[in-house]
Amino acid sequence: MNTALPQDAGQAAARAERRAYYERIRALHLSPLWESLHALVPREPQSPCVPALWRYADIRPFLMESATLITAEEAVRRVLVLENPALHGRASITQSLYAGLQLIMPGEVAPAHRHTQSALRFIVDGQGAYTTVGGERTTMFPGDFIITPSWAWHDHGNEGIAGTSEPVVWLDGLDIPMLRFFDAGFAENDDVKVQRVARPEGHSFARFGHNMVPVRHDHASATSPIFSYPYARSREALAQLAKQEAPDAWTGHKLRYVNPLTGGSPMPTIQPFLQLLPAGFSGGAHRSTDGTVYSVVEGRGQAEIAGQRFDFAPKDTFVVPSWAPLRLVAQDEVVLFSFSDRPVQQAMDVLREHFER
Ligand code: 1HN
Repeated sequence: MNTALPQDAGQAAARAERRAYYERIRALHLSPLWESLHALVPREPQSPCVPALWRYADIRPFLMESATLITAEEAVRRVLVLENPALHGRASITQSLYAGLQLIMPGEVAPAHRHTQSALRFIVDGQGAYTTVGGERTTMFPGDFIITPSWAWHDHGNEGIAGTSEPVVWLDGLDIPMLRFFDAGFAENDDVKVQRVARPEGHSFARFGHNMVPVRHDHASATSPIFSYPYARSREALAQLAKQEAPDAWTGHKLRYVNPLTGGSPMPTIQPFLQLLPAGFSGGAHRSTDGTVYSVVEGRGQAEIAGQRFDFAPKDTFVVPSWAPLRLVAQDEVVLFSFSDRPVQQAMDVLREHFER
């Protein structure tokens, strides 16, 4: 017996008629906007990304094991990709950003190549590896932040320093998903494995790293002329600030890295940050539309992301999706490196932030 009211029967018939219509127009590669309008234009961001934390203590054994399976040279780049658990198979930690942990063993070389994707390195573990970017080499120390601009030649190696010889691990951040979205990816390998070093180490930092710029070469571009931002310098700034002023109630003492010629981000697509949370800091909830990747440099604490609690320790990585409320708590004095697609959202005039009172 049909118990449906005549009204319901009418609605069911209308739905069936619409479905049949959708089937017919599909053959012409057409679809009805009214069925997806609300999902396409949400009232607020509905990120498919989920919050996640990768404990370095869990990952390190697998990273080291990878070195028994493949050389850096054969792999080209021996990296374990940090995939957002909700974006498996997409090499994405957020919808717009890629992150991975790269390992280079003593004596190894990761051969020279270039691509339109921009990259950053944040040194997590070990010292004595180098990267050469556009003919200038820089030695890597934990906490250093290094950029590889779009289309710049780059190769990495690990020759050790001051008699040490150890595995070196860094966090790679790239705009791979953005370049994929724009179908703007180009890449090529160099003729040589290790590019010729054309300038002495520290050259770009001497020219642009001291609040001064050479008068005959101060043409600003979207990419910073400094490619290595040493931790010792950035850490000193935070140490001074922590002594001299109260922390921001949401973010502690938080600085962004800049292109010294523009005051903008060091790279057009990614903005990196470094922040210090005093021991005992318990921050307010805040959210922003730029999903952000964090690397813990010093100290233990908690990140409460969209109501989920993550305990973090040095060398851990965690991701905060777009518009997810974040609250930071520091047990010890904590230093966090982070990066997001903020410059792109600013260029589009769509960046939004909210700080809960
Ligand atoms: C790349 O060139 C590097 O140069 C690291 O170290 C990660 C991921 C995808 C494509 C290119 C590097 C990368 C990458």
